[in-house]
Amino acid sequence: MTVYANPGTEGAVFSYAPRYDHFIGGEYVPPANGQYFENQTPVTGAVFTEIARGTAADVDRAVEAGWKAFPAWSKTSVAERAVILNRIADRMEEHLEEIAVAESWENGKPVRETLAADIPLAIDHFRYFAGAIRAQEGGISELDHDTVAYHFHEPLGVVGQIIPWNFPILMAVWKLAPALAAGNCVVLKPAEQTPASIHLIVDLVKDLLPAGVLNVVNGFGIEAGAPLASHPRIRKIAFTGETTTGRLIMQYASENLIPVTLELGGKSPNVFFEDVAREHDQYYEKAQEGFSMFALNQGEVCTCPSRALVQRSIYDGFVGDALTRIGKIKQGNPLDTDTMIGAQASNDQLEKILSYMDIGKQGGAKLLIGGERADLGGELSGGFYVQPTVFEGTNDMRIFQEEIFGPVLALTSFADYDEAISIANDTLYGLGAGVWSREATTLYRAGRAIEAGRVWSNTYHQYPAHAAFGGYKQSGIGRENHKMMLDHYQQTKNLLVSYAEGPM
Ligand code: TXE
Repeated sequence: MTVYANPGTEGAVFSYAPRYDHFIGGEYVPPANGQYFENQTPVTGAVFTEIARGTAADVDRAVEAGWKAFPAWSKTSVAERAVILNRIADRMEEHLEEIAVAESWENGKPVRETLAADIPLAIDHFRYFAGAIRAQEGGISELDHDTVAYHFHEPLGVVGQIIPWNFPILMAVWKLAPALAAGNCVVLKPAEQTPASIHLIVDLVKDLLPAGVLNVVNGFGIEAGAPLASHPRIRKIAFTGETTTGRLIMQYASENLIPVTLELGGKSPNVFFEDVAREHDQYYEKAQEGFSMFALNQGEVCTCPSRALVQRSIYDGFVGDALTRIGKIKQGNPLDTDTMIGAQASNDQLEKILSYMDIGKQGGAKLLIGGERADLGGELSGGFYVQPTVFEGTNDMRIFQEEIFGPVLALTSFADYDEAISIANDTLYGLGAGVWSREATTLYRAGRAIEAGRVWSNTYHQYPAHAAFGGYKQSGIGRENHKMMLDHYQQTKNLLVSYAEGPM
């Protein structure tokens, strides 16, 4: 077990700067209005740095810097761009520990996850798109013997990217890697709750990218995000966040008729068929683990399996075993490598979760475990901790229909396959789902029947770079990950050429 020291204290692997400006045109630039806001750690509630408070003037400047860099960057050979992405990945890998601690300190998530998953996945993402862009080919159609249509992939130009706070670095890299690989320049706005760890990455890799290729404007949604999404000179906006904000982003984008990709909310069903409990073997243990995945990342995951559906014939035994397991989840200091569940990312999020616990209780759901704020004592008393919580109820309740974004599970039962699918699809959302069965046919049929962009079968919460990720229904538009992502950052140039010497 290792307990990392708080950043900036004795023995810490790194310290944050006391203040972070915007990063525009290859340099740190103070905000046009001179204002800063405080950044608080959810681990203890302490303020640890301050951040430039961006406005439209800063966004203008960043977009300008992006266009200045675009002609050269877009013409850089794919081989060269791939080398740069690989160097970024190498640099991040060399600093894995400090990035992981930074991410945990700023977001509240356990360091054992940032060390083993968040940051390694981000590193791999750069490597994947370095490879994908090298392997991409255009196409030629022969129209007749002397006439051909060439199809080239061309970058869009300067693109905007708006990032959430639940996986600050990974969500930024999901958007950055394909955009940069494809030859675009970027203006990125981190979430106001978690901008500092993104600046740590910028600081580490800034010498590897030409000035203006990557620009970061900090600030709040309305003050900095809206001017970015509605800027007449950006050619695309990519967003991850709440579904209601996603609607606004589409409205802004419609003014300039630019494409959007949206990764929005979810209320993902996790379905356990009766054959799961046929034996109490290794597979059963795996399914039990799958059930407790709602608490991973404190439930702050858009694909959080926040609705569990268990077949009635195995309900009591399976749920009983699961509750025993949930009671053993170790909650504690996110910088302790033994900790399995840390702090919620912000006080606002903590309040939202606590209010949904009241909604659950008042709405007639039965509380099976948890249900309170967790007071971990000492310096953690000021942090934002919530007990892993399970409510039993029915799918029409608000806690089954609305995204809570916390370690709160809404649990119900079903009689048979048809009822399972009907409950699973009774939601506005369609981002993720889990299906658990020993029968390949059940997995296949349920996987195809559930209206979600990603259905995990006999697993959950895996996010490899080469599997497409995105939402059905109100969970989003477009995909992230996978080489198909390049399509969202490129446009097709068709060059139709006649080599004939005679008349047309
Ligand atoms: O999200 P917002 P919030 C869900 C989750 C959470 C809820 C609220 O349920 O409890 O959303 O979180 C920027 N124009 N998810 O309020 O507001 C904002 O600055 C342009 C799900 O933080 O959507 C931040 O950078 N930008 C989710 C980003 O949008 C705007 C991840 C996300 O903030 C803007 C996060 C505007 N008008 C929250 N308003 C997921 N799907 O993973 C805000 N922003």
